[in-house]
Amino acid sequence: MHITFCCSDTRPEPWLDGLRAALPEAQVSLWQPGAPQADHAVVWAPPQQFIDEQPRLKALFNTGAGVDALLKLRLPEDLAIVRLDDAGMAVQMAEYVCHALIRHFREFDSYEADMAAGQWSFRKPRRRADFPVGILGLGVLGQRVARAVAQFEFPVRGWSRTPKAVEGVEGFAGPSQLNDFLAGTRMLVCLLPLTDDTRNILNHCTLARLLPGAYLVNVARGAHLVEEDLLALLESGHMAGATLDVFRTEPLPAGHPFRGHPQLTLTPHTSARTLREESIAQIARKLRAFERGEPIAGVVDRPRGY
Ligand code: NDP
Ligand code: OXD
Repeated sequence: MHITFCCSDTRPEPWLDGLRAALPEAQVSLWQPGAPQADHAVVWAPPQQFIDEQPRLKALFNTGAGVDALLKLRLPEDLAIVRLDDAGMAVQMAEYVCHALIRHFREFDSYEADMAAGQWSFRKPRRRADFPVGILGLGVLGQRVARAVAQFEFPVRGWSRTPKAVEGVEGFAGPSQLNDFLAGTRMLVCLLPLTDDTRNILNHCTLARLLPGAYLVNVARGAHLVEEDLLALLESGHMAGATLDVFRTEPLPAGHPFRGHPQLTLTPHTSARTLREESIAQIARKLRAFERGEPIAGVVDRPRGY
């Protein structure tokens, strides 16, 4: 069995060493143009040339949860696409989102500014009941985040494509329930995959339906958010602020209006990093099961887009 590795923006050597150790029965090599045909590939955002030159591949194992970069490519119909399920990302996402929500809810940025200005002052404690958290996407990451947020006793609601029963989370599903979901949400978290149905879903119309003084945490994909709509709603006062980890253009260009905006907290697509050891262990397990013809978790439904 031959495995080829093609991950943009990743130092390949530790991955190649890790894959060789986890799959000693396989030949593992770094892809380059003209490389020999492989049976499986471990990839992140490979170029179209890679797909075109590797027609014998049976499966692509993505080193992330989101497969939008892969589904943009022209892919053979029978090529299986397998995403990472959690692999250490869910707890990181829970940390990131709870930190962002609590920082906003407890007004820690204002306290820090006051202290820096030499002041010792108090704000009226806010009521959790006034800050319901709505999570768009109740999948592997969204459910873990919902459970973590619920631990802090915020009211939690979640929206998914199909109905989901998650303890402590008020569930909403499908386009017909989106408005009701938004209308009862003050702090909105986006954990949707990027698909034709979800692109630009964070726009003037949807964000304006949130409770006044709304706060957004986008940890999914930059193309979910219409950036100028967020800026307009911050300006109007309807939105209190946002924490953004993902952007339409990454790295975020110098001079972008988000940079230095006083109501925005920005991070460089780092809310849940791919952890190499956990990911290699999961890929090795799935790859062996796939070779034995057993069902595996995380096979992408291509028409659905995730
Ligand atoms: P999953 O595929 O496990 O979950 C996706 C969720 O979104 C499901 O609940 C699904 O509904 C819901 N959904 C999909 N389409 C729609 C729709 N049209 N309407 C309503 N709900 C919809 O994904 P993960 O939780 O693992 O990851 C989510 C995303 O997070 C990834 O796709 C990726 O883009 C992003 N991500 C970002 C990272 C970062 O560092 N910033 C790191 C890792 C991931 P249903 O349950 O009914 O299928
Ligand atoms: C992912 C990501 O999708 O890192 O896993 O964004």
